[in-house]
Amino acid sequence: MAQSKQEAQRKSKAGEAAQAKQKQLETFSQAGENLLTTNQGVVIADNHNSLRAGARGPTLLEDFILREKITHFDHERIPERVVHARGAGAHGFFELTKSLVEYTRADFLQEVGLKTPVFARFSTVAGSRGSADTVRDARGFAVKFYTREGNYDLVGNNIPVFFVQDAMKFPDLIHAVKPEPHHEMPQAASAHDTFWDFVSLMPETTHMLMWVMSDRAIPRSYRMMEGFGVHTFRMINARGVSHFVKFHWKPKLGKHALVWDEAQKVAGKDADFHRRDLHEAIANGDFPEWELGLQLIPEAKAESLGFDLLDPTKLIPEEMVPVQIVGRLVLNRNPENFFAETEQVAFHPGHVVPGIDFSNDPLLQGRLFSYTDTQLSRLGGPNFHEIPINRGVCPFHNFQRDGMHRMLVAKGQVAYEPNTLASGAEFRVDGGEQGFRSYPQEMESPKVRLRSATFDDHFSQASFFWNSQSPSEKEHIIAAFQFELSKLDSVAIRQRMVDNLAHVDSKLARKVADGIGIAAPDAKAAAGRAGFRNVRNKLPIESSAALSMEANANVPASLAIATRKVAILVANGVEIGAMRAVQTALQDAGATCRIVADQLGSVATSSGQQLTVDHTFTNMPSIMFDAVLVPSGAASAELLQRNGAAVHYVLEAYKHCKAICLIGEAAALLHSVGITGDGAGAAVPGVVIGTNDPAGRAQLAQDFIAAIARHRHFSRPDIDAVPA
Ligand code: HDD
Repeated sequence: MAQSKQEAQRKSKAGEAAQAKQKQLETFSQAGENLLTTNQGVVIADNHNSLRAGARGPTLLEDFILREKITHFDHERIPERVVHARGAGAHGFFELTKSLVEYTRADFLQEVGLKTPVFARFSTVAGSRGSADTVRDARGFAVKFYTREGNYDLVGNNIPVFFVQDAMKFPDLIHAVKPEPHHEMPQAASAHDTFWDFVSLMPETTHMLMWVMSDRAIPRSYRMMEGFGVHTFRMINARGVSHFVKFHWKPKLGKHALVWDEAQKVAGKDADFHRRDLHEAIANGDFPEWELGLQLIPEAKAESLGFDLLDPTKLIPEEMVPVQIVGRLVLNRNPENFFAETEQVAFHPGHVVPGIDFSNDPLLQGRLFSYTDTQLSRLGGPNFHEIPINRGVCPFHNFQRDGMHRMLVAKGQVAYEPNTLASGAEFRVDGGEQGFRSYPQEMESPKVRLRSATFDDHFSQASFFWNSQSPSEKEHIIAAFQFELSKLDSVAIRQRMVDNLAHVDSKLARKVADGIGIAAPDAKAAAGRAGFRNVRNKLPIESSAALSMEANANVPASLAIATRKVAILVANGVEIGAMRAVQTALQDAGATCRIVADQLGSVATSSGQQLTVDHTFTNMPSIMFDAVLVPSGAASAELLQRNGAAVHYVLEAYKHCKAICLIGEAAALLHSVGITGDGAGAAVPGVVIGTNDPAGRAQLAQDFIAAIARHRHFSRPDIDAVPA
């Protein structure tokens, strides 16, 4: 009994902790009112007319209301982030499901059930603030935990490795990928000469290039991508014992991607595709969720991995060190104001709490300088920790003073330590048990500008990633390299890159070379170039199933098609019997269905009812949906077949390998353009054909759900022949 009371108290404490950030933000928030005032609080009588010398005369300088309004407007913009400028964020909580007391003393990782408020921001890397969401790029995955011991930021990406090994090369990398400086093109794209010039001269980039050319770089949704802390960090327990740790976020909805043609089209039709998807999911109560997984490595074991844990171009295969699930991240609240929260949030890998510490990864070490530094110009001074979204939920106190935009009114005579004047007694800092103490790693080495020889293996993990991909994933990687390299003016850079790829896999290199107008790959030429290190360490395994998205396409049945979007194409005369049955089953399984037609308004069903239309073929094309359903009806099928936009709709969904359900006469939509399976009557993968017959409706719905759950059907035979 006593125990359950204690449990209840702990739970309510945990619940309170989760609310702490929201409560704090509310004290800073402002609702719209009917009254307008100046910033000084003076009520404005007329918000339409400036003060003039006569109704047709010049405006008077005296007009403090106009001056204040225009001045504020003139200064509304702040510099965008130098990288990761384009992003979207959300509030939520992190709940611990497995105590980490054995590994770390961090307070928020001790007590199972404790909920810590978080703010997460997802982003692309290269594009400007207004660029499109679905470009080919790594995605940022940054989470700020507002813990009771201060803010902890896990500032990662959706790819577990990075391009370069040393922060010294980060500005070069970013200058190479950003729009070229002479004409500022192209926006948010790596398919240009400077990027490939740089990476082809830096073989250490090869492993991450493989990821960026894979479908990982075009996620279907932020909600359906993994996150990684990338670097090796440390966890230190109360006894001072350290473990190395790699962080993983595993999405509950599985990891899924768009296809490249679709991603490019979406960028034009809805540049906000990922931002909208995140916002809508949260607004609908479909809260995105990830599991937090850890790979924990005892210090003593680090040496035996066969590669250097400090090298950020390497991952630890899950088969070698399993990922332990220790918690869950749930995003359940959209920001109230994009600028105040998502734009002003300031992440920093150096925001750690006692029990979490850094490794000597030279990329991480450089980051520890960069993030505060960049906020100084982006957020206008050293007090950005006082901006509401950045405030911790625990008290803070120190003797840092003044500076731009200081909000805190520090009381008293004393702003130094040690002192006696503050309280009359001597005050000297002693954080005691609570204090952050850096892990006392032994160090005795000369000061050198030198990279460890253990960082020299640039290709074996790139090959490992390649070997882990399914045949269609390999095809996509080849096509992505071809696309990117075909955009280059310089033939020499194309050749250099393909020569490098020969060290990943000879077939990959040859296939990329085919069709981009260069000579056969020359592995020897690559090996002879400056900066090339011919070192290959052997991993104990050849491939990892965890690295293939296709191998992991199915998610638990309860979430199989949750939040997926299905377009139902209709025209006058549509039969809605089987359609309704399938629609209900889809919705019961958590999908959203939308009626799409030639124009808005309604269509007449075969039984004379009016069916309200949600979207048109052009305002919500097939690329906005995960699957397409076309109901039966001789008249409606004929109308759709004569409508180019409707035929294109189905063909495009087909080409993008999406699930399609055709009922009755609607099957002609694909048959009439020659898509009939293998011609011997075999079904086309992911195309479900049924009739309006009530007896078959339940099965039809189940088959369609299974096809959508598979996400994409890359084994379709005749994709390239489809004109969409
Ligand atoms: Fe970085 C932003 C992730 C290397 C310098 N980085 C930024 C953001 C993410 C990452 C997710 C956006 C945070 C937000 O949403 O506000 N960065 C990474 C990862 C890296 C990495 C996973 C490698 C493993 N970054 C890296 C290096 C440097 C920087 C090596 C510099 C030496 N990154 C920055 C920055 C940014 C930034 C310039 C721009 C805006 C900001 O920090 O707040 O400081």
